Amino acid sequence: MRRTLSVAVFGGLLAVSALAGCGDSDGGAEGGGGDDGQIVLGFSQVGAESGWRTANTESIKASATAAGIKLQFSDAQGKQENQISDIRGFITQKVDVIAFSPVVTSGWDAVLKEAKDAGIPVILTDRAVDSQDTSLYQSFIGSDFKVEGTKAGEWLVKEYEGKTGDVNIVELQGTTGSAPAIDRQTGFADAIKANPNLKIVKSQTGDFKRADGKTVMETFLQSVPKIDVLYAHNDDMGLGAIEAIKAAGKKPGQDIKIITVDAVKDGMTALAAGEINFIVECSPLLGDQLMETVKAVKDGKPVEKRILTKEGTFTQEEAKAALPTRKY
Ligand code: GYE
Repeated sequence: MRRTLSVAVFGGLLAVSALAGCGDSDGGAEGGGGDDGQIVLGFSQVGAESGWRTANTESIKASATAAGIKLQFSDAQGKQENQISDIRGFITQKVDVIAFSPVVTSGWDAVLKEAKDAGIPVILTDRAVDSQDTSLYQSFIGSDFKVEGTKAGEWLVKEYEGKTGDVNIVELQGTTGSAPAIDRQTGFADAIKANPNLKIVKSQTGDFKRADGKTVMETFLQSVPKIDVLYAHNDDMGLGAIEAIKAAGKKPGQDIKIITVDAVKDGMTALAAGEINFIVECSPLLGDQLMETVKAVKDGKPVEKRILTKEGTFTQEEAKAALPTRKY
């Protein structure tokens, strides 16, 4: 089935032109290009850890086809070393443009420098790197994960407004060292910090995976006598945790309030069914915007250094209304 891809992106917010480093951006033209003049894009995906990732991969593949871009897609199975060797492979192949979603933030400088020296422009999608030298990539397309964490925390503060008793929160973090795990944790902690009764009593990684969300939640349930709230950095971990909560004889969404991030279909279904209480949206539909940026970079046109994805939040009632037309 073909998806209708409507990418809600507003590029104008940070009007920072990425002109710096653009001199390199047509460097792939000589060696790269398909036989028929097609643009060749090498893309290294994180893996297939979540519903979000599956939707993101589908978006990238469908948008490449629609844009007439030849996609060399590779799945790094959650490993940075695989992504580094993917990128090196793309450099050897002399693709026109390299894009990737960095599994963790650190450790990219050397390989990004190799791409730059080879004259191949790089676009980051979805997740950020911590490289100080921003000339190593042309643009970063994706969400503001800190804002997502803040939205989650603000909902919780409102939910407990005027109530004084201690609220025990457990947190399921995403992949250790990844931009969304770091920023969703910080944004949330900052948003609740003025309310000392809101206490994060346990915080551990579930690697953005459903199975890990379940096992970590099982240990939380064994070690914390009274859990009031679960904040999971993505829907999948929240869904895994729901299984553990039910197995422990408790009602998800009632005995334990649940906040997650992503708003993929399974998450929205659980929200509409009352088993999750609030979801912060993170759109995986980055494909169209990526292909536009690839074309611009290949043509040596200026692109924005930071392209932010536009997204909202969902309550249980809003999830019921949105589900019938939800694309992913
Ligand atoms: O939230 C999670 C996925 O980087 C935004 O990665 C992405 C995150 C997403 O595994 O489900």
